[in-house]
Amino acid sequence: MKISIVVSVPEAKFPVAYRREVARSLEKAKELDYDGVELSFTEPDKVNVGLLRELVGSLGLEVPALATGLSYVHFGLSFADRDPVVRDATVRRVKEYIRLASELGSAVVVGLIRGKAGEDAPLETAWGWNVECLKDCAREAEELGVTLALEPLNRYETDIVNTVDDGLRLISEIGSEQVGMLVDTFHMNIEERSIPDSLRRAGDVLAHVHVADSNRLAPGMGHIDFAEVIRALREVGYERYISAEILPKPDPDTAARYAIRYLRRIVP
Ligand code: LER
Ligand code: MN
Repeated sequence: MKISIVVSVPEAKFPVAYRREVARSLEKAKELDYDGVELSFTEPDKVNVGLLRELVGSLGLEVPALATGLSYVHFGLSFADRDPVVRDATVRRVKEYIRLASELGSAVVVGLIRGKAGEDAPLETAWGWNVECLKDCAREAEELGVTLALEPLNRYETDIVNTVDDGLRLISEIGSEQVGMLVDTFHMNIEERSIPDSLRRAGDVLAHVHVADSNRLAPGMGHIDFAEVIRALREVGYERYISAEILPKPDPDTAARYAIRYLRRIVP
């Protein structure tokens, strides 16, 4: 397993450890011995792909995943919007992330961009819109050989896919080999009965892993049993990235340094 850290643009309205000038975060990630960086952009079509590839290449970093959540947080784009024009714009936006991902060798995260049912529509309706939109995105992903990584999120962030079992159901309804699952230990700690059992159920479709402790601080700063998490991941033969999606506490560099040191001790 390799280890990455989430890096987002400075204007991001979602607090992850590295939220400052991207080049500076990449250099710091390299210095701390991360293998890769997961990138979180607001507008993928505005990214200078050539420059970015050059930068990550020169640092010897990989980009295992691109996050899409900022398009929901900043622009309200979601697959669950009752307005078909917004759903259509969301599909176009996710396809832009897919195209960028194809240039970087990354998977594309599908988390907050699913939206929420709640007051906009009943859950079955919003779920159906998600299936429809994700089938469309999956066709683009199939053409470009990009994996979509569906991330169950805790109940306070969405009502569409909270658990691994919900995720498995949505993935089977989309019916594309290109759609896998991203599990996040912070959300799993809230929603799953047993983190290792759920990891074993997700095993076959696991495409990416986010790690944060129970309090969303760096792994080792809360009470999740990460030795047990890593053991379950090894049991299912997971060999891709685990990505630190953690709060910048007590400060960004301390959080990032703590996470990599802790993870290197327990990840084979
Ligand atoms: C995104 O990966 C995530 O975990 C969400 O909680 C973002 O709000
Ligand atoms: Mn996550």
